[in-house]
Amino acid sequence: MKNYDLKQEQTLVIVKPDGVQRDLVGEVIKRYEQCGLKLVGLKMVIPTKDMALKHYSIDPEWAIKSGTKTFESYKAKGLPLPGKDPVEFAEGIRRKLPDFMSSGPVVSMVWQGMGAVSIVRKITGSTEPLTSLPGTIRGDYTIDSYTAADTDSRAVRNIIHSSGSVDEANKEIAIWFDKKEILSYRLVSEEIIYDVNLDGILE
Ligand code: IDP
Ligand code: MG
Repeated sequence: MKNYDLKQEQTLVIVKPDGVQRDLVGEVIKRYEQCGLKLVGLKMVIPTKDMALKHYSIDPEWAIKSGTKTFESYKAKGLPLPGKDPVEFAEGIRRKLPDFMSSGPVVSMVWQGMGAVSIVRKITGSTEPLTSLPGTIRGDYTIDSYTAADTDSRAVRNIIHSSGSVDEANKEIAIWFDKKEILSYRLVSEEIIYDVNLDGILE
């Protein structure tokens, strides 16, 4: 595609400690790779609690959005709400996330391509595995729920983190990767996805 800058969009994916322990690293890489996105950064780290807290503090609206999503899910199931105020409830979750994220190694990745943020969110699935659609990573590979996690006062174990917006992605990538760790290179397959002319195939 001529002058098509959107193919440069990047997003952060983290295989969380539960995903590594469940032997799912290869499977999740395969899914993002096979959809046509390009892997431009990859490493295994044991996050510090500070890194995890920084990561989940990037979006000033996070507690409102996440708490509201949880409360809506309880309402949709006809369950009593887990607290009085969604923001206060989400702030409690934010305090638990560093324990979860620093409990073992994670695999952090930067994926690049047209609409990378949205494409990765689609393949990842919605936050609560109980209601994530089959065919998504969270829907296919795990069974956790808000009620199970909230009863045990812990974060939902849902295998993957993926950025929620382009702005969030850029800020998150800066936490997990140095600029020099993100590679710039061409893939042969990009010609089929983006090029205007398909004139290099036939001999
Ligand atoms: P996302 O990971 O799908 O973007 P967010 O709302 O940003 O979802 O929440 C970040 C993470 O916090 C989730 O992936 C999950 O691990 C945890 N989490 C979110 N809401 C709850 C909750 O209501 N109870 C327990 N853990 C939660
Ligand atoms: Mg999020």
